[in-house]
Amino acid sequence: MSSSLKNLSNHDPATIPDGSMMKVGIVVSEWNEEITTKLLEGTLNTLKSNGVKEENINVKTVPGSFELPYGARIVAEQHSPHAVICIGCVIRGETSHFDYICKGVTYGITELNLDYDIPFIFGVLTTENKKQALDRAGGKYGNKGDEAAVTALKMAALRNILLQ
Ligand code: DLZ
Repeated sequence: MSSSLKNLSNHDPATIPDGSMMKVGIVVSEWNEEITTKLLEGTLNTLKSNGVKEENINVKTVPGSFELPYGARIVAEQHSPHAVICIGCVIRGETSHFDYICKGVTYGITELNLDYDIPFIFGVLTTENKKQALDRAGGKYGNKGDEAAVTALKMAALRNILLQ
């Protein structure tokens, strides 16, 4: 695989909106927990380093990535956040289950973005193997959790600008 791949943790700080007034919901999948814990860590660190207050971050867990859209809907309805970040990791196995879960979670999160007035962020790794996942969960390609946090702040700010 090319080493010119983007590092998921590299962002120009000047382009990241201040999160001090933002409420963020996070839904994290328990499946592939070793990876999703690292993704969650990256997400929380990046949100906090950009001003989001601990008390304005609400984290809920779901069993697997397939359940992320439902969990995200519940978080959106119960906590009224400015954005919801969905964190999961789907690793290809021997059967076609991988494809069905990837399609389900992608479609589900897309639907939420169209149906609700807040952004739902796709912090889901879909990889061929565990090594590729580790490389993107704080490894050589950075942390997808950082990327998800930055995207949440940008999309929440965009929504607020558009509503002004
Ligand atoms: C069943 C399953 C499999 C095989 N693989 C994964 C995976 O790699 N990543 C993930 O997040 N979840 C996986 N799951 C669980 C499904 O997402 C879901 O929780 C179950 O099918 C129950 O609906």
